[in-house]
Amino acid sequence: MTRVALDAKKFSDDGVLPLRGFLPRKLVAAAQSAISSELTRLKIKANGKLTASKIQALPVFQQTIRLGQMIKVGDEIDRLFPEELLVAMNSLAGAPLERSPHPQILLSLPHKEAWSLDHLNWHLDLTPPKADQIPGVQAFVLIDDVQPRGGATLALAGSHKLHYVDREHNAHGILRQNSDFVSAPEKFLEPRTVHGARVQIVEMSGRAGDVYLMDLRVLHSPSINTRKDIRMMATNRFLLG
Ligand SMILES: O=C(O)CCC(=O)C(=O)O
Repeated sequence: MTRVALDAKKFSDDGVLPLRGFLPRKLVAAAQSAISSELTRLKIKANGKLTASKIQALPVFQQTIRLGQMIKVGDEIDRLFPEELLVAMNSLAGAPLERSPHPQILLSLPHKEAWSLDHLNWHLDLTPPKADQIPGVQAFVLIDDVQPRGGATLALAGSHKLHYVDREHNAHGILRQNSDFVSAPEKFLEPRTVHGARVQIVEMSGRAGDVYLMDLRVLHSPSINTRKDIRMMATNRFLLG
């Protein structure tokens, strides 16, 4: 595993931390190859070309879920979340975390439509705790290079703080009332201050072997893949015991 310096302050401020080149190429290449064989077996890809027009027509979120259900791989995906990663997450969370036994493959096929931040599916995977404490960390692994606008998961960095700035509303409620986030979300590609919290949309793009760690209270969303390659990532959640 590549040794990386953990920027605990950045993780605490943004709720998202990239670990560039964390995973060895060999580990990532094994997962990539297992997924590619499955895409060929399922006839989603033939001779390097995509042939799954029915799946391609599904909305992005459904497409990723459907592909995740169809693809059967061995422990190549489990190995993308090694003990060293857990140690890094424990250190950021300040407490021992427990891994979910079910990592998920996140694939999205190229789309012809233009890249846009409209009508995305911003969500949380759990109810944020009442007290301002990390409930767990989600790890996102890049199995292949993912270019900007290539379908990477999007995170609204800083949104974990929004749950605690207003007694009446959590981050979702606050953003629903923010006319810019509703009508011009692209403004959030640059840092913006909302209720005193600095938030910014972060696209989890990068190179195969990069890992993004995300506080589970951060709003996140799938995005449209406007590149020619399939977006290949995997994720797992690590919860406070
Ligand atoms: O990148 C994606 O497809 C969305 C991932 C996601 O929303 C999740 O893992 O909770």
